Amino acid sequence: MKMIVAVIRDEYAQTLTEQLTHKGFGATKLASTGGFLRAGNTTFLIGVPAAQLEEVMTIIRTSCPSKKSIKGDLTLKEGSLKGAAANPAAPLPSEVEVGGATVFVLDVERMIKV
Ligand code: 2BA
Repeated sequence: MKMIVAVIRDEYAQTLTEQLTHKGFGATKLASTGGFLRAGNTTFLIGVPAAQLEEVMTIIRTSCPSKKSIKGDLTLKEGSLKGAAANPAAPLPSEVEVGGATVFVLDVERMIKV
């Protein structure tokens, strides 16, 4: 069994929930915040038999296309950049490419429902 931890953009959460539910996959949705942009995103926990991992990855890929995001508040971004402290003259990015999903796949020893 695998545990998929997928950090996605908020706007894709409903589509992903619908697609997973439609295909019979269980998921838990958590409200989360990106450490860099400090904007809200959504984290899915999806427990899945190893044999169905690629099926779920395909659902995530199609439900969460990559998109650009522009950060308006450079003050917050500056505070979050470690390099800025070491080199205040370094230019800050005004636009970053935010992926549709950042996915971690973990081995699950056991899944128990009591
Ligand atoms: P954020 O941390 O808000 O990052 C948003 C986007 O900002 C990132 O998109 C990346 O393009 C850019 N970025 C992040 N850190 C940066 C840095 N130090 N310098 C320059 N640009 C930086 P994604 O990579 O697609 O990540 C989207 C979200 O996925 C992240 O939101 C975070 O919530 C999560 N994430 C990404 N990598 C992670 C990791 N290694 N561990 C845990 N969560 C992660």
